[in-house]
This record gives sequence, structure tokens and C-alpha cells, in this order.
Amino acid sequence: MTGRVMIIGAIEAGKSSLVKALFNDEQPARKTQALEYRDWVIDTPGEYSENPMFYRTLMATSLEATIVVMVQDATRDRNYFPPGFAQGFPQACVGVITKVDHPDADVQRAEGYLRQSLGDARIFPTSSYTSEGVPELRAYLQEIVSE
Ligand SMILES: Nc1nc2c(ncn2[C@@H]2O[C@H](COP(=O)(O)OP(=O)(O)OP(=O)(O)O)[C@@H](O)[C@H]2O)c(=O)[nH]1
Ligand SMILES: [Mg+2]
Repeated sequence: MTGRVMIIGAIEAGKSSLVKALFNDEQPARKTQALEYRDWVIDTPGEYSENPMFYRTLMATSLEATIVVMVQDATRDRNYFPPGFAQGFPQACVGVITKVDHPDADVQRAEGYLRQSLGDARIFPTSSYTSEGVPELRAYLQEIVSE
């Protein structure tokens, strides 16, 4: 593998749980305090996506990544990314909806939010709890980072 995937999204959106699911790691995720490099993934703290003060850090870190994964929590009634955010990155972005297993999940709503910020890119609905959608996402990302 040569490339890397950078994962961004709001606080508690399920980014680190998704990283663990991608690596079949059963341990629960703890709060991400700083950029975390693991194999072909760069996990980011949710604060970096919620606070525009950190956008420059995200943009700089994205230079180390082949693709940016924009995460939207299916249970959240809010989009934390500004409209057209994906266009600010030099590389491709892909969307991931997390927590589709949750009783409060609204996948359609989450997709609507992601479309505002992501454009036409592909979107993967996932659950780190049930692993729904995780094999598809893993295969897609591994293909990209191994190119
Ligand atoms: N129901 C459900 N809950 C999930 C899922 N993934 C994560 N969670 C829960 O969501 C909370 C936040 O998960 P994290 O993976 O730590 O979220 P994060 O985006 O890494 O958060 P920060 O590191 O603070 O930015 C935890 O309580 C998880 O148990 C999921 O697929 N389904
Ligand atoms: Mg985290």
C-alpha cells in the first residue's frame, strides 16, 4: 500500500469506530485527541471538522492522503461541513454515513447533508456495530490506496 485515507467528520460521528471496524479491531474507540496514523488511515479529531480554525490543518494533512473520507452520523440532525467543502481538497472525496444500525438513524437525511458538502461522489452507508457496509468500503478504499 502506498496511499493513505484521511477520515474527517464531526465530534463523535463514529470515525474512530469506523477505523477499528476497517481493521477488524474489537476494542471500543476512545476520543481522538490528535491526528492518529494507523497503517493506511489517518484519523482526525472531530474538532478539526467542527472548528474552522483547524481547516488549515485538515487541508495540510490531506496532502498526505490519496482520498478524503467525509463522515456524516446518521443520527445527527445537522451537517457540520460547509457547503461544497469537498471542493477545497485537491484530491478525491468519498462519503460515509455512520451508525445506520441506530434506532434514530435517518440515512436519507444524512445523504442529503453529505450531498451539500460532497457533491456527486460515492456514499457508503455503514455501521461499525453490525459491520454493515464495512467490507464494501474497505474494498473500495484499499483499491484506491494500492493504486
Ligand atoms: N449505534 C452505533 N453507535 C456507534 C457506531 N459507531 C460509533 N458509535 C458510537 O458513537 C460514539 C462516538 O464514536 P467514535 O468512533 O469515538 O467517534 P469519533 O468520530 O471518532 O469521535 P471524535 O474522536 O471525538 O472525533 C461512541 O459512543 C460509539 O460507540 C455505530 O456504528 N453504531
Ligand atoms: Mg475519534
